[in-house]
This record gives sequence, structure tokens and C-alpha cells, in this order.
Amino acid sequence: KKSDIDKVLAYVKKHNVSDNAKYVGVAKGKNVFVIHLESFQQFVIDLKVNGKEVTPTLNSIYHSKSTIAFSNFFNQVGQGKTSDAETMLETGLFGLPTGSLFATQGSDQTFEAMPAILRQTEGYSSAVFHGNNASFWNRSNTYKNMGYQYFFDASYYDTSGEKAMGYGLKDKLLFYDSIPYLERLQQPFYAKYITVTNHFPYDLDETDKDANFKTTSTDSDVVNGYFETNHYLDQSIAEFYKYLKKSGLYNNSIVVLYGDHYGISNSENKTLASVLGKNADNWTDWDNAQMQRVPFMVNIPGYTDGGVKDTYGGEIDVMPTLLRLLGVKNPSKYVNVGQDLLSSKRSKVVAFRDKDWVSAEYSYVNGNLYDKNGKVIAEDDWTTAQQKLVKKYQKEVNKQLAVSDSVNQKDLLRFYTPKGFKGIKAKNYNYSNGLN
Ligand code: GP9
Ligand code: MN
Repeated sequence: KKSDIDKVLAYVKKHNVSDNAKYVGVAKGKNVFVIHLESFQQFVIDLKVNGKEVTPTLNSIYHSKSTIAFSNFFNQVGQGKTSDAETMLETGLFGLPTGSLFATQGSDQTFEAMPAILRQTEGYSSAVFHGNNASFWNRSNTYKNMGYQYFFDASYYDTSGEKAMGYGLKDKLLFYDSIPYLERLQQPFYAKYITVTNHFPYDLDETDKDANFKTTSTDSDVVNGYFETNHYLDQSIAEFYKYLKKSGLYNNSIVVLYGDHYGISNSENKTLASVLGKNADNWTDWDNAQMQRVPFMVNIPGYTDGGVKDTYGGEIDVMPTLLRLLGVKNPSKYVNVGQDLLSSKRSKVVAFRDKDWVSAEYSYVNGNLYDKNGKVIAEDDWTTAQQKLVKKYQKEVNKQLAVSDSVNQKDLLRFYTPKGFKGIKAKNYNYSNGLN
């Protein structure tokens, strides 16, 4: 129904808080690199294994004064995994309660997505670089509806022999082999790189291993392999940064880095406990929830007022945050259910796709309320204040997810085009390289 969109707009208007004048437009007009760190979790940041940092490059970007970084940023994906993370970052709406929006609706959905918004407001071109086939997660169809101008998938690169494994072209090659395409993009551009090498089951060819980095020797090949592919991913970022500096792109670009979802599953977390110096016997659902932190950092070369923020937030908040950093006018006119991470008025609760939630003080996971130290508070013992808080947070979480689901499941953006925004026509895009 058309009237459903009115309820959505009312929610967005109220929810889309902003009071961060200090940050508005600090990245205006710059090229935007979005680097999707496949399966990369926050706990690896600053972690040392056998005396060596697993990801020295990411660590130094994280701690740089030119980076706005977050230490309590959570992934909020559901079954759509990578594609859910992309849905949130591009549209400010969640993935679906079950399945993947990309796969089931991406071919026909109406989006008001980042590439189109940036094109129409600030004149950005847009491209995705990814070493897997265009059809995976139905990306080629979905990207057209999001207004991505170019999609350089596996067909654009030499993926023969040892150049690819698992989900496609190895990350170092993706960054290197995409340069000729990148250099032909009109500036400013919005360019997304979706890495793949750090993906389950975390196998790495011997030639890609660093002799100077020795991984853990737990009895889980997944855990041991994870740190090796983390390290490889980190090196690929280091090489890309070298290129950015050498080419000069560095000075007029920003780099957004984020992890899409966990790499180590709950069943493997107990093995991980020993690596993290924790007791595996006391591992709970709360610990699993804490592990859903992923990195989110915005590196703005030349900016000196960055730092690591402990604000609680998640992937749903990226779009409203970036729109403001990029100085897009009237950012709240684009339908999204996130909140600017840099606003002090934002909610204190972070929703998971299954309606569980976390906050700095309390978390609600799998039917239990936990305090900030991970101790269960039995419902009979809840104080009146706790009862009220749980009710309030749960209501907020349910509402945020429900509004998003209503928009997505009923394709409501068909009925609302923000003033000045031109609807996206998939047929205007063609990602074929002409060879197949
Ligand atoms: C493959 C990749 C993996 O193209 O993006 O997706 P995931 O399995 O992590 O959802
Ligand atoms: Mn993924």
C-alpha cells in the first residue's frame, strides 16, 4: 500500500538524528574507496600471534589521527552474509529476516542507493571491483538497480592457475590488476573493492604465506588458517596504499574499511578463547555476541582530528554517516533506518538481525539479559529500571527492523522518490566486458 511509505517517512524523519557540524563535509568532493574486508573481525585489530601483529597495516590505519575509527561497531548481517552487509552500506536498510535480498529481490527492487545518490548530488562515478563471477549473490542485477555504473567482476581479470582460489581472484591481484580500470574512472569516484581471500575455510597457497609470520597452532585448521589469510589481506591493503600514495590518488581520496561479518563461527569460538587469553569453559552466548564486532574506519588523508570512538553502532549506520562526511545536502531525505555514528543524539542500542541486541551496559542475547561484564541477570531479579530499559530497547530494535522489512518486502521505494532524485533504470547499465 502506498500509505505504508508515509509511516516509514515519519520514522526516518524522527530517527535520522544529526548534530555533528564538526564532521559534515570533511570529505567533500574526495574519491571514496570502500574496502570490504571479507570475514574480518575487530578482535584481530592489535592482536599479536607469536609476538607479531597479525595485521600491522590495518592497525596503523586504525590508530592514525587521520582516521575516524570505531571500536564497538557490530556486523548486523543475517543469512545474506556479504550481500546483507552490502545492502546495509549501500541503502541504509537491513537484509531480509531470512534469505538474501540481493538474491531474491535484487533484480526488481527499487533502491535509493549510495552510487546513485552520490552521482546525482555530487557528480560521482561508481564502480565495484570483485574477483568472483558477476552472478554470485545476483550482484550484476542488483548493482544495476543501485545505479553502479561499472562492475569489474572476474571476467575482467586473468584468474587462471594459481591466480584465483576459493571465491575468486586473490586480493593482492585484485588490487593490482584493477588499476588500469580504476585509472580510467572519472573523478571523483565511489569505488568498492570486495576482497575474497580471507574467506572460510581460510586456505592460502604456500607461495602466499609470509615466512616471517607464524600462525597459531590450535587444533582448529580454521582458526590457524584465519590468521594467515588475515595477514595476507593486510598485506594486500599495504600494497594498495603504496599504489595510492605513488599515484597521488591518496591525497584526494578517503578510504572506508569495514569487516562484513564474523569469520570464526560460534562453534569455533571456544578454540579462539585460548588465543585471546580467555577461559573456554566460561564461554557464553554473550561472548559470541561480543565477537560480532567488526572494524569500521574512515581514513581521510590530511585530516588530523580522527581517533578511535567507542560509540556503539553497526553496519546500518554507515550510509547516514558517510553521506554527512561527504557533505551531501539534506541527507535525511533518503530513506534509511540507520543513524549517524558521529551524532551524540543517536540510540545507544545496536540491533542484530534476529532482534537480539547489544549496548554498552546491557545486552540481550538468546533469551538472556546480560550486564556489561557478561553476567546473566535472571528476569526475576530485574530492577524496575532494568525492566523499563529492556522494554524500551527491544521496542526500538523491533521497530527499526520492522520499518526496514516493510520497505524491502513491499518494495516501498516505488512510491517515494526524494525531491530532486531521479529513479534508477537498470537497463541503462551493462557490465559485460564484450568477451562473453
Ligand atoms: C563471494 C563473496 C562471499 O563473491 O562475496 O560471500 P559470503 O559467503 O561471505 O556471503
Ligand atoms: Mn562475506
